[in-house]
Amino acid sequence: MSARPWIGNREYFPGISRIEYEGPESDNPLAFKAYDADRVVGDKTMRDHLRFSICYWHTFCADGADPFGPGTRPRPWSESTDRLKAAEEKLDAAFEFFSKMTVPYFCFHDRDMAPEGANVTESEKNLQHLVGRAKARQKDTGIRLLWGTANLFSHPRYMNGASTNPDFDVVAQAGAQVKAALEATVELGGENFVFWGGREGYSTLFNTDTGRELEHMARFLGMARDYGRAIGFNGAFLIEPKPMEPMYHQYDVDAQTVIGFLRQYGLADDFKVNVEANHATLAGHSFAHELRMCTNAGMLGSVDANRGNPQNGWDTDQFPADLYDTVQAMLIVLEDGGFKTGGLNFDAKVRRESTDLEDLFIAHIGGMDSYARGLLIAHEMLEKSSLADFRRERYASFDNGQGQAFAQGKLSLEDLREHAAKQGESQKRSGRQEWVENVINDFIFRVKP
Ligand code: XUL
Ligand code: CO
Repeated sequence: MSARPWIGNREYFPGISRIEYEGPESDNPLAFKAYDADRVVGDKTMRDHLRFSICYWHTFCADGADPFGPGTRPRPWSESTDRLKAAEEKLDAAFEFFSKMTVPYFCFHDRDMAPEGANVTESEKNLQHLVGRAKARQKDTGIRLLWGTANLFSHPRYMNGASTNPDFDVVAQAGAQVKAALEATVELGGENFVFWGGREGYSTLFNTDTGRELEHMARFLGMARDYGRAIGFNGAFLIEPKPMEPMYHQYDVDAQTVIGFLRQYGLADDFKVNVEANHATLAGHSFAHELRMCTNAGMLGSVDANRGNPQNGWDTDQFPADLYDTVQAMLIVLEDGGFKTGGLNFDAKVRRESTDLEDLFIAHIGGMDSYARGLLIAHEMLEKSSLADFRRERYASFDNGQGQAFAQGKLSLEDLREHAAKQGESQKRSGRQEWVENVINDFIFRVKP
C-alpha cells in the first residue's frame, strides 16, 4: 500500500487523513466509534464480516442536484472540460476517498467511471482507458471491486427499457454495454456483476406486451451469463429488486418475484439477489423481510446498505443509521453463514443540504459504525439470547410423530383429518412478540462497542 494518503498528483480531501478507530468515548466526528476493522467477532474480523464498499455514483458523480434545483456540493475532481481528464481526476479522488475511509471494496457503473463516446467503439475505448488506470490504483491501494454494472437507464435511448425495449436496436446497444462492463469487471477482479432493472418495466399495459418483454429480459440475462463465464468471470450475477421509480411497474418488484423469475428461466444457478434496504421498504416490505426471503432460497448475494424515509414513497437513499435495522440485517446475514461474494455497499447519498466534502466522510463513518454495532449486537444475541431456541421451539411439533411425517411429505389430507378428529382442538401458544422486542432492545443497550 502506498505511504501517501492520496493517489496521483493532487490531494482532493486535504486536511482529512485516514479514518481511525478511536472507540465509543471519542467525540471526533472523523473517527470510528465502533468499526474496528481487525477486531475479531466470532470466527472473523469485522472487516471480513462486513465487507464494506463505497459506490462511485452518489459520492463522486452526483453533486446534490434534484428535480427542483442544481447541485450544491463542490466536486473539485470534475472541473476539467476535457471529459477524459475529468474522469481520470474523478478516479484519483475516488481512490483517495476509498483509502482514507479504509474500506476494502468499491462498486461502479460503466458510465460513472468513463464517459460515453460518440459510438460503441469509442465508449469501449473510454472505458478500457479508465479501467487500466483503475487497475493501477487498485494495485497501489489494495482496494478491490465488489461489483461492476452497466448503466442501462440514463441515456434517452433506454427510456422504454434496455433488454425489455420494444426496439431490437436498443436491446443490441444494451448488449454492447453489458459486454464491455463485464470485461471491465473481470479486468478489475470484480466479485459480482449487478443488474438493477432500471427502466425494465412499463407505464401502461395498453402499449406493452409484458409477456414478450419478460422473455427478452431472461434471454438477455442468459447471454450475459454465458459471455461472463466464457471470459472467466467466476463471481455471482446479481439482480437488484426495486418496485417502482423510474418505471411505474418494475419487473423486478421484490426478492420473491426475482427468485421466481430466475427459477422460471433456468438462471438460478448463476444469479442471486442484491437486496437494497430502501427498495425493500418501497415494496411495502421490511429490509429484514427481503433478506430473509433470499436466505430461505439460498440466494442472498449482496446488500445495498441505505435506508428510506418512512413518510414518503421514493428512493431517498439515506445512509444507514437505524440500529434496529442493522441488527436485524446482521442477524439474518450471520444466520446464513455470512457474506460469500457479497458485502455491504453504501448505495447512499448525503442530503442536498450537506454541502461540505467532510460530510461525505461523516456519512460513511456513520454507516460503517451502524453496521459494526449491528454486527456486535447480532453476534451477541446469537450467542447469548434464547430467541433462536424460542423460534425453534415454536415448530417442535414438526420434529417427531405425525408433524414430522407431514413435513416429510408422508401424510395425505385424509391423514390430517384423522389426526384432527383424534386430537381435538389445538392448544393456544403465545407468539410472545412483545418479549421478543424487549430482548432486542435489551441487547442493543447491553453491547458496548
Ligand atoms: C437505483 C439503484 C442503483 C443500483 C445500481 O435505485 O439502487 O444505483 O444499485 O444500478
Ligand atoms: Co442500489
